[in-house]
Amino acid sequence: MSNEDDEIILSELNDDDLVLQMMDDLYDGLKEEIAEAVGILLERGWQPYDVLTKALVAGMTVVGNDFRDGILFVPEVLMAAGAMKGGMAILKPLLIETDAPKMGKMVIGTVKGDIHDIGKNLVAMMMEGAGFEVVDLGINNAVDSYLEAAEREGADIIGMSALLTTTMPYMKVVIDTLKEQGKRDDYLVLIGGAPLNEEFGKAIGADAYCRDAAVAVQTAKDMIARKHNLRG
Ligand code: B1M
Repeated sequence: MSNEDDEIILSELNDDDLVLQMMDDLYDGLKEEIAEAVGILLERGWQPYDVLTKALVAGMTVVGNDFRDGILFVPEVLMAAGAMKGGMAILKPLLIETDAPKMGKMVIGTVKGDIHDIGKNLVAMMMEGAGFEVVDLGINNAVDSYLEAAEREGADIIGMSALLTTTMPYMKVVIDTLKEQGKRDDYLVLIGGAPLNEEFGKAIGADAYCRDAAVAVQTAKDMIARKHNLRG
């Protein structure tokens, strides 16, 4: 059989098969195919958030499992991450309602020693979509980076992301430094990342642990509203 006979026409697949194909393509780091499939689902009336979570994030979970199990290695995972970012770039403008009322300002970054940024980017994107101003500090942020940015930007929220068990303790360093400088009450501190949980959030003194981007948005909205009510 020739390659041509094997070629999959994405637009001819039904939604379920297309999502499965996207998970395969993400696994194989096929950026163009991911971009095409994202476009097809949107044309079929899918909500951008569903494309993001049901296809891209779900696909990345499979990549993560095989990375953990030693089936995939860093170069392959980087390719998958590149394909995921390509899909996210298409969805970003659709997730951002330009006329949403401004809710508050957040600085967000991945902590020192950690270069994972897909989840952090997703949170930033969804927060912008919900009407927050977001200043993205990127990866590998030391305590000064968070504190200087939060002060400079007049932020309401400091968001921190960590994907490694070895880097998550650094979040406590940032919170402890805020306390030492008498600035802890100036900001809401929201944290997230795959290895974290609620208990860890409480133990280090964060205002909230956010399981995913949607929870981050809801938590930020609720907490900002409560803060404004308290100020009366
Ligand atoms: Co890394 N990696 N990685 N990696 N990597 C993990 C995290 C790992 C769990 C894989 C595994 O073993 N299964 C494992 C950590 C194990 C551990 O600590 N217990 C791991 C490892 C070991 C490593 C290296 C050490 C590998 C090595 O070099 N030997 C190395 C470390 C580099 C470093 O940071 N110093 C490394 C490198 C990499 C790549 C560079 C190849 C690449 C990153 C590319 C990039 O980000 N640009 C990579 C990737 C892609 C992953 C996995 C496969 C996927 C992460 C991801 O993007 N998920 C990951 C496996 C996994 O998590 N299952 C893995 C999709 C994303 C949408 O989810 O980031 O969880 P997530 O974000 C969610 C929520 O957590 C939450 O909302 C997001 C959206 O819903 N959230 C927040 C996240 N941040 C938030 C902040 C908030 C709120 C919510 O603030 C308010």
